[in-house]
Amino acid sequence: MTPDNLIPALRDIVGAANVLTDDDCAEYESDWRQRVRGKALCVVRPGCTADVAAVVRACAQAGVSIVPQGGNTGLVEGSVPDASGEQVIMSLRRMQTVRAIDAANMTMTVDAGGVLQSLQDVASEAGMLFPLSLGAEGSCTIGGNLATNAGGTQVLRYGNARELCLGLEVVLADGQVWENLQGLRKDNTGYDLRNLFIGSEGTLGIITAATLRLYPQPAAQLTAWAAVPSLQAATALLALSHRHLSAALTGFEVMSQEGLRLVDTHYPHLRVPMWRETMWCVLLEASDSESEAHARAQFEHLLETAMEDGIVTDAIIAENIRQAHDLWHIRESITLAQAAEGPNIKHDVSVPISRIPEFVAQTDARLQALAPGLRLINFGHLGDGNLHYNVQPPAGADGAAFVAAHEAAIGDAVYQSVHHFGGSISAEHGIGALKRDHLPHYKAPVALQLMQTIKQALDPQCLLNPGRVLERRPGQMAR
Ligand code: FAD
Ligand code: 2HG
Ligand code: ZN
Repeated sequence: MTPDNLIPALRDIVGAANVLTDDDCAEYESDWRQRVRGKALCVVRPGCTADVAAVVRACAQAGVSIVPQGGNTGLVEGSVPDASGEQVIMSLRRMQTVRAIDAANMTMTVDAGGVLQSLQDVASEAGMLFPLSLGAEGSCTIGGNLATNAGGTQVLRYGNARELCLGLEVVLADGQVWENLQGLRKDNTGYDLRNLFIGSEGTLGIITAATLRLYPQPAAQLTAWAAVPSLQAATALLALSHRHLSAALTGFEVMSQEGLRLVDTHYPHLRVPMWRETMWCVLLEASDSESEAHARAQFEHLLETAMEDGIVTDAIIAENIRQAHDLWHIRESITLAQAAEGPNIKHDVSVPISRIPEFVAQTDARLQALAPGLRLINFGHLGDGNLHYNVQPPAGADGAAFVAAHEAAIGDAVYQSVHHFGGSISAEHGIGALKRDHLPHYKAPVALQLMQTIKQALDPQCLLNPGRVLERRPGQMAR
């Protein structure tokens, strides 16, 4: 097999209609943020695990590398090819089968291309909850969620995608299939292979199916929106919420005034509450196993106490599901409002929660000194210590020119500060290509060496998503 006869071989495997070339590849070749546009040899769309394995074997024989792709909503430039025109994009989106729901085991086993929202619906129709939830849930896939170890808005109660997965089926770089879908909660038979693939961003294997943990549906879910005078007050409210609500606290998001201003500017019909009067707003969610009345009483008590303590200045509790949905919609629109405003710089970071106020104060000052007038669009999953510490160019500036001139220096300043405060330069979005060259500065050399050793052992030809997460090493073969 050579690269020249790879396309006919792929057509034999998946059918001609599922091998796209030339202009038909366009929607797969650029990332959600439209920051990068690559050029693929072709897009191949397998329909089952056997197809995936056969495609991988054909690509391995031809020495052609593969970029796995799910919903293509990733934010770190990991799901699109380089500009060479020599890589194959493997889109898993056709693989949507729900293989099994095991109510007694509280699991479901699904193909990797299942869209997250439809899997939430499947769980709900079975009377259970699949709690992974993020703004891109209408188009991201469970394979992509696991490949990135996605976080989202329910992590403080249910954990990241990793914690929600009991087993995987993975096609390895040589086309073998590793299957581990039994749904076991305990299995101490050696190295944890599942967790090696989760978060590996398509560089170690192609996830074709997963067995996922399900939870009981809460009897009631309530959402509140609170104005807080400072980030110190927001972290104090978080601690108070943990004490009052315990395991019922399922969401705790923080949003800066600048972030909400952008939502108000671009989507005024969303009627953002309270943002003009306060520097920070918090969105809280409680999931109660008793009743709505119980949840409401607990929430009211929490917010009254917070007001007495001076850590909340104003608050509303959603009256119904519609209102709750509207409040969440505002929070999830910040990313879209940033895109509507123009080019921007993203930093998805985590810092110990106790250090967040100091981290933000110091880093804000540092960035304003670097590029006076820049707008800090700071929001995120405060309950997990995860901030989307994003930057929008100064109002009226040429956004593209600002990003080109300042992105590197701003990124260095933010990541140095994150490092100083004992944090991580990627909390939930991953490394991809965007942060690959930053990683060696902040990850221990021993850890990087272990990662390279694992990559070399599992993918010696460097066939799977080369140059993502880790730099390609000289001598690694596939194009
Ligand atoms: P893709 O973007 O297609 O791929 C992501 C990475 O996974 C790539 O490296 C790709 O090669 C690899 N990959 C994809 N499928 C497979 C597979 N089957 N096997 C092996 N590798 C694979 N992320 C969060 O964590 N939390 C959030 O709250 C959040 N909110 C978002 C909101 C918006 C509006 C947007 C646009 C994105 C958001 N994201 C968030 C980022 C993104 O949605 C997640 O990273 C998501 O998990 C990606 O899933 P995907 O199917 O789109 O994967
Ligand atoms: C979110 O939490 C996502 O909304 C996207 O992780 C964050 O736009 C971003 O930077
Ligand atoms: Zn997020």
